[in-house]
Amino acid sequence: MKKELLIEGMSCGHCVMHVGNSLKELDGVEDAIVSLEDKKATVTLKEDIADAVLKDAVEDAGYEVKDIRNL
Ligand SMILES: [Cu+2]
Repeated sequence: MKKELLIEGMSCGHCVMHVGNSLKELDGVEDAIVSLEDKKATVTLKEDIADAVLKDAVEDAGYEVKDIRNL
């Protein structure tokens, strides 16, 4: 399954990498593709991960999660 996160606060390629890495290091995340232009991350999950866990990972990295939806 995939989820899409809308993220505020990313301003450059470093932010994109930072968000991507913070998501990819979670257990159960297979891949995370982050778009600076679209202000979003598309996360591929090997198992269902609670939205709150994804949100916390991004917010711990210093960015704000506006919304999460299932794709
Ligand atoms: Cu940046």
